[in-house]
Parts: sequence; structure tokens; C-alpha cells
Amino acid sequence: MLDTTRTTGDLQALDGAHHVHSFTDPAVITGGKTRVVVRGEGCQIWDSDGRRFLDGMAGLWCVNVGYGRQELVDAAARQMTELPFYSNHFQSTTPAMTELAHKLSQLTPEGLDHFLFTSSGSEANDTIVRMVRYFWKLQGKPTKRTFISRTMAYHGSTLAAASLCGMPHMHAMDGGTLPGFAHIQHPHWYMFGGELTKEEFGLQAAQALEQKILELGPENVAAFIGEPVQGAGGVIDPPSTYWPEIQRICRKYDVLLIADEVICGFGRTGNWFGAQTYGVTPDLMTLAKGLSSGYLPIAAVAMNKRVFETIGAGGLLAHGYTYSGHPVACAVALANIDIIEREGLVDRVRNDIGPYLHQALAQFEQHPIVGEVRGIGTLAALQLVRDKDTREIFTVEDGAGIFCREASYNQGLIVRAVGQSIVLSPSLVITHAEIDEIVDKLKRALDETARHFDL
Ligand code: PXG
Repeated sequence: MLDTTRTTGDLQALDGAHHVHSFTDPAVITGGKTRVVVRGEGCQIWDSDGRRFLDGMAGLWCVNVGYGRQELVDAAARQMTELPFYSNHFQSTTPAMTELAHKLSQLTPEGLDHFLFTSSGSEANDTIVRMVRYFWKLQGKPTKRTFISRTMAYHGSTLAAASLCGMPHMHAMDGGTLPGFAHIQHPHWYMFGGELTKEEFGLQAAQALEQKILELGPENVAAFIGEPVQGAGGVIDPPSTYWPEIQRICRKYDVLLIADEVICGFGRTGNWFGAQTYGVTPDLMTLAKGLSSGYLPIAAVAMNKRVFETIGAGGLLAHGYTYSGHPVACAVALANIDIIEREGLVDRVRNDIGPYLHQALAQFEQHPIVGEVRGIGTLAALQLVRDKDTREIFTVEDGAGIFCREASYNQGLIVRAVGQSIVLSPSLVITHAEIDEIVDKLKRALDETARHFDL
């Protein structure tokens, strides 16, 4: 049983002694600096000392409907009482899995009507690597095995997903990528656009895909995968010309197009899926996070008819997880989708809080250390710079991102620092008053950062 009598200090000591954290320097934890989070409601969380924070990240980009939704608790409890577990292996299903697959087929872009469930975005992307290679083998093109993704992409921490990632520190940790993974530059206009307009740069950035396909040989390229807006890479929202050109190139060379919708899906960009926002129809999509608003772990691979019918004709599908389509997670995902639909949260992002957030953040374009304010819907980033005129970014050694993030925490606002950018991804139920609070706290944190660097 959970011992509820422990103090913050007790928990920090135990945590330092036994718990290995994700994406954290273990030395920080053994030093007893773990933040102990105990409760959430709407967009707010509380730590074990009773301190309130406005959660500008919706957990880890995932609590789309906000914390404290009793409806999701009830859905889980009902399913747990009725049937806590059954698998989908060997021809079995449970009503919750079937209903969820059916529901998703109504929400996803046309043609994406088949769903394979996993418990995490990483597993889903690893699954995609196996499925796509299997697809090409069955299509009689077994050499089409290489995946192309982007620098600063994040697709997960399992083996293949980590190779799809484009973050140097991810690859450096265990000696590089697996064979069969290539990368092109991410479409960040502010960093790489030079004198080009955003639209010109979008086309140029997409054409890097064509060059890479030709360099590798189209007969060797299986798929291109990208997040419609790169999230963990720093909220890189591409120019409007980018995705349609990517799609054109993929079709030209018969390279499958995969949208990793783990962050962008379920309303974040103002449509159900980011691919819709950017006007493309992928062959496969990865879904996670907002699918259950993080209340339970569940993710999915969506595939179109061509992919499904090909692998469907291949005999036994030698792939699956014990928890594929876990009934409790599926029941929670269904209830979560009900909330998004009933409360009109997708329209709310597109027509109300998305524009409100970006209008409010636009004032920081005048701030001495903010070079660019970017994003779409409830995704936003501020690029911290030393010099606005020359677009000189702070260095890693400067640590302006981390400094500003800590200054925000001290104000009671949770944000992420990605390199020298400050990133926001609040829940879709955030109010105008809470956005005003974010902006107010962020302003103080930015001012403090500017003072720290004498700017
Ligand atoms: N794809 C994308 C686009 C993601 O953002 C994953 C896949 C992997 O999902 P799982 O469920 O396996 O974590 C993610 C996850 C960060 C950060 O630094 C973001 C994620 C994970 C860890 C850290 O903001 N996103």
C-alpha cells in the first residue's frame, strides 16, 4: 500500500536511493532534488508541500482534457470491475477495444481505418518500423527498408524509435543509430531560413527529402516520418508550403508518409490531427498522449487500406504486446474522446484559446531576449537569443533556457526548456485567465533572465 505518512524529505530520499528517472541527470535526483507532485485539477498541480503550479505543459504534452476528470476515473472503475484485462491475441477482443478502433476510424483522416494498439508512442513507432518493412516485403520490394526522419525529431526511446529521433544526445548515448535510418534537416525558418520567405524556405526544406531519397535510391527508401509540428524538438511549426511538398515527394517515389501525431493529435493544433491542419493525408499515423489524456497508457498505429490490406494478406502477423488494446485504457480513451467532442475542445483550440494564447504571447516579440515566438493551437515556443538583429542564439554553456525555466518554476509556472527555447503546451481546457497568468509569470521569468545576462 502507498504510505501516505511520508514527508517530502522522506520521499526525496527514497527516490534518490531507488528510482531511475527518465530524461534526468541521476546526480540531480540523488542530491534529493526531486519535485514530488501529488494532485491535479484542471490546469493546476500541487506538490507535496502544498505549493500550486500552473501546468503550462499539460503533464508531458498529454493531459488534453485537464486533470481531475471524474468521468475518466468512473470509466476505468467500471471496466476494471467488469473485466480488468483480456488480450487481443489469438482472435480475441473486448468491447472497449473494438469500440475504440471504430471510434478512431471516424475521427482520423479519410482512409486511415485500421488500428493496432500499443501502450506508448515509442512502441507504436517501433511497431511502424516493423509493419512498414513487412509491407514492402509483401509488396515484392524488400530493399525498401530505410526510414527518413528529421533532425531534432522525437519519436521515442525504444531502439527503432530512438533511431528515428534526430537528437544528437539520443544517438550519442548508445553509439549511434541502427542501420537503415537517415535524417534531413528540420524546417526551422528562424534558424535556417536566412533571406528566404517562410514559404520559400518551406519548399526548400521539403526538397531536402527528395535529395535524400535520390541519394539513398528510391528502391531503398521505405518511409518518411515526421511530427506535423515537432514537439520535443522545440515546437517547430513548419511553413504552410512544407507538408504538401513532402507529400508530393513521397507519392512521386512511392515512399510511405507517416505522421507522428503523438503530440499533435486530439485537438492540439486546432483540428483532430496535425495532418489535417497542414493539409496532408498520411499512409500511417502514430497516436498516443491525448488519446487518453495521459490518464492511462495507450497508443495506436493507424494505417490506411493499402497498408492494411497488404499486411492482412501476409498470414500470421507476428507482432503484439500483452497490453495491446488494454480494455481499461481503451475504456478511458473512449470516455476521453467523449469529453473532447462534447466540450468542443478541438474548435475551442482553433477559434478561441489557440488564437488567444498566440495573441498574448506575441507581445514577447518585443522582449530583448526573445527572437521568435512560434507555434500553433496550444503549442508555443519562445526562442531565446542574445542578439535579436543577428539572430544569435544563447549557447548551451549560457544555459539561458534552463535559467528561464527555473525562473518560471519559481513563479509557479511549469514550462519546458528545449535547448534555448521555452516551450508551452497547456491543456485544451485552459481558460483566458490562466493564459493571462502564464503570460504574466513568463514575463517576470524572461525579465529575470535578461537581467541575469545583462541584456
Ligand atoms: N512521438 C512523439 C512526437 C512524442 O512526443 C513519443 C513519440 C514517444 O511516446 P512515449 O509514449 O513512448 O513517450 C513522444 C513522447 C520532451 C519529451 O522532452 C517528449 C516526449 C517524451 C519524453 C520527453 O518533451 N514525447
